[in-house]
Amino acid sequence: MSQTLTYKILQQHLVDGKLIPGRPIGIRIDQTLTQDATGTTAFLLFESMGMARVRTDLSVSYVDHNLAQFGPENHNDHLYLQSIARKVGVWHSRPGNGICHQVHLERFGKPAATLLGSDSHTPTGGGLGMLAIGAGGLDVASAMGGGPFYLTCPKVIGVRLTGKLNDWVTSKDLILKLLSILTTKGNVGCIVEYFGPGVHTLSVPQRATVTNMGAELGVTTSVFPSDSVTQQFLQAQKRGGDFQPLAADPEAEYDRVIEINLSQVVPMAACPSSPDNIKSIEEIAGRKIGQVVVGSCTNSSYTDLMTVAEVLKGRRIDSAVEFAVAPGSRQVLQMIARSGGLSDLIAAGARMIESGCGPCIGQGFSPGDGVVTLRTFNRNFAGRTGTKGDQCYLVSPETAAASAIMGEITDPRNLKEMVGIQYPKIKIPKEFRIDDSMIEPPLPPEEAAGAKVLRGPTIVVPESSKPLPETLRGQVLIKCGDKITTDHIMPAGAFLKYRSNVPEYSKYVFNGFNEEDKPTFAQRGLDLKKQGRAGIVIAGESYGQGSSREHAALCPMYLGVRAVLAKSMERIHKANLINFAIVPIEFADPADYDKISDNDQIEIPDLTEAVKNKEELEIRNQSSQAVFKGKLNLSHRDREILLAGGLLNFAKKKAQPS
Ligand code: MIC
Ligand code: SF4
Repeated sequence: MSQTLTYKILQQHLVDGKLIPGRPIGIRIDQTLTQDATGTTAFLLFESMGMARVRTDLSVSYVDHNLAQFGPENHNDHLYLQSIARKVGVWHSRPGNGICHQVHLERFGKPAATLLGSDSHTPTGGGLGMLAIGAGGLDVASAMGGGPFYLTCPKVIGVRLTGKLNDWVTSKDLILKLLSILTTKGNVGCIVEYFGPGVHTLSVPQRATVTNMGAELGVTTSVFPSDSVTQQFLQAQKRGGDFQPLAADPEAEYDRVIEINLSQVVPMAACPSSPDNIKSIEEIAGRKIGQVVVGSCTNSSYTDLMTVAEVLKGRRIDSAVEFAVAPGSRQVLQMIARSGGLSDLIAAGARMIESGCGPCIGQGFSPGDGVVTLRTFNRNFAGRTGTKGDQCYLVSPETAAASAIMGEITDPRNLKEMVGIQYPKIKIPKEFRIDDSMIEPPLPPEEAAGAKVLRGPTIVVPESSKPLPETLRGQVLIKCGDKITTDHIMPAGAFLKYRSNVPEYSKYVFNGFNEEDKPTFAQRGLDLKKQGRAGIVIAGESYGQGSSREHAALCPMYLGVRAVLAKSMERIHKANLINFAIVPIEFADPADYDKISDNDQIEIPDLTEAVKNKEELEIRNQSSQAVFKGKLNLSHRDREILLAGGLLNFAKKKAQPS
């Protein structure tokens, strides 16, 4: 039978279940990646599982998020991650070496392999034809230990590309176009697969921009075929041996097909404050800007940065604009330095940031009040820049460079007419500069046993989750609306440094919703917990969009949250809730959302019984006397995990001889 490329990879890695869309399946994971902001917890949990060595083909631990080092927390994390990686058989990419997704693409990604990463932008690897999926740290820890990864067997959305991108139009504009079609909602359980004659016109970094930002669609992942373009990229990275061709069968059927003619794509922007608030640059051109930042795992490759450098060569950025550049990796930085691009950027007025996530996760460069900021990133959720009420637009590097020169949002296609700038055609180099000296290999097993793990005092082992109560009695701690992101639940930015200390980090759960002079979400949660009552979160559509950070489940768990009741939930966050024994419940009738208010007293009778084997449960609002139904959209394994009191307890139980 004809197969999609997605199903070919799934088939080769299937270890549990049947490839029927909508059914739960378990797949073997070849590679894992972790980054420092999720990695410390992932490794602490890996240790709690009693694992001595990883059992994957390759696991890499990156340090790229927490690089600012205000106070000892970040460096303590780096030292812990370096020492635990050596010991348990994991490669360690040191701080300064680059953003996990960019470095993984350059040095490790492989067509046809599976990659599980504790970061939602792990699908970047799909640009190389791998099935690369983001997950919570606990799921990645379990995969590092050789366990299968469980997911819903996906529907496959085929995106058929024809034509070729015009000058000044980029693959960022392509993914923004797709976001305008599919939006960030309603795509849970799908994988996007690209095919058609237009695929061949896109380079690997261009493809990776698309699969990276595909995360914003809420799909499981996105994947491109592996073809001669892939082969050339791997050869240029001196990894030609990792190549294997891969494509869907010609007759493969997709659940839905979207046709995009690349020659009709135009420069686009995601406007404040959602990646799917898409407008063409033409529509918003002329808006004055005060800041431009080029970087992030979406758009900081060698070609991206050289294009920006060429546009700016011999020019200066507008005096009203603050302009910053963060290269995606040390390889990119070294290459733009050697080719002269770095010098052109500096001469134009760029402020260079080290290779890492930086401003993308609110680590510096927060815009001033009312300042419009243009970024080549993938997310512009409200406040993510670190400024309340921020005005953040997501654009291509070409649009960013043009706008930085002109001081206002500018369609790069007009640059020639406006200031005589020709389109710089930057080609993928024949050879990338290979220097893996900042990627440390693990110790051989015989030396590893005695190796010391460095645990600074800011690294605190997280509290374990508890079994479910027979009947849940609790109170609504917050009622929020649609599209609540994990940035809303567990803000990063200034609080990111507390990632390895759950009691401390928990103080900031739903921080943006706290009101002055009133007890915070955290205080109210802990009060209820002391009384032996549960906290409950009420939400609208697409609860838990965005990142994979399991702290958005782990910290609420620490504060006593035992159930989330939402109209719908996103994949990674829902899995994280289950892993930490918080019951994800959907309104059987979304209209019942209106029957609950903040602070209402809620009872869910026979919760344990329902989790065992029922599709629905009863929810009693004791404050308003309303009684209605909630849906449990759970696999058999999800139910077992919840009943065991979370994934860690479940894994321990399974390891015990019965
Ligand atoms: C993000 O882009 O939001 C992050 C920061 O990379 C997160 C991971 C985290 O919160 O540490 C993600 O995308 O999963
Ligand atoms: Fe880092 Fe931003 Fe990419 Fe997340 S989206 S991995 S914060 S660069």
